[in-house]
Amino acid sequence: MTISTGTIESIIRQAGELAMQHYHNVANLEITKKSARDLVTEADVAVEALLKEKLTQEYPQFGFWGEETGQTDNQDSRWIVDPIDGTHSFSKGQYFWSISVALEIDGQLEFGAVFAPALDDYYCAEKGKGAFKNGTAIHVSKEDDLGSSMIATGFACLRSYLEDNNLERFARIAQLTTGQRRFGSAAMDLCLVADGQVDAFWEQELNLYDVAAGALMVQEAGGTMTNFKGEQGIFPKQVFATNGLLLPQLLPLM
Ligand code: 2AM
Ligand code: CA
Repeated sequence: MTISTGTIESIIRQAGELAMQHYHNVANLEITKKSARDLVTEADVAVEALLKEKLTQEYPQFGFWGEETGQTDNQDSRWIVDPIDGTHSFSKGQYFWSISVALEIDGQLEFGAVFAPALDDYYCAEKGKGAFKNGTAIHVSKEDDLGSSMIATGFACLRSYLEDNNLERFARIAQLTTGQRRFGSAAMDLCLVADGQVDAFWEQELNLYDVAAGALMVQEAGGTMTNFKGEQGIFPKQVFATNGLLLPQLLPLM
């Protein structure tokens, strides 16, 4: 594979600068609703436009799939991009949102980067080469006791039309752990598992662009990516990431 991780990082950091300009002017941000709980801002659109232009200019051999603009023709090898994951947090001026960029070739994730501009944290992973945060190798936690664990989840699915809205599962698991967090950006949540800041994360009803980069991060940091049945792989409708050690204890609770 012929990519330059330095070039990609530079493009993503330019996208981050653009996002930060909007973030610093959040009071005047133009927000539209795709549906009741699904926001899109002018920043999402502008950041995706920048990424699409620069990535396809640099790598014309790869197609592009972005949340805001959809899919180009060539999808056998493609960039999978969420320009802002955690738009709701972004639109409130909070810290936890990220730019998520993955490269998938013939169904295999080869590269993933998640950049959180408000925190200035840049996570990246290459298949078979490990995961890194700001240039330093990262690994999942060594926590093996559910009672001492810190878990994260999200409620993208907390919608009136879903029978399983995650509230019961959250209540069940939260009672058995020491700490629970709900950060609001699935891409970031997966990086936190990869970095050992949380021991596990799950969420339902996501899209591949929310989780592709973060999933590779978890795998390259030594964690597990499964669905709620424990089948290995990336299942955007049932995202379940763990440090591996807690998988047997958490799985029956899912
Ligand atoms: P977003 O900000 O890119 O939409 C919040 O728990 C997580 O759910 C975020 O990663 C958020 O990503 C995602 N999310 C929110 N609405 C969504 C939708 N309609 N489809 C898929 N993911 C969604
Ligand atoms: Ca988004």
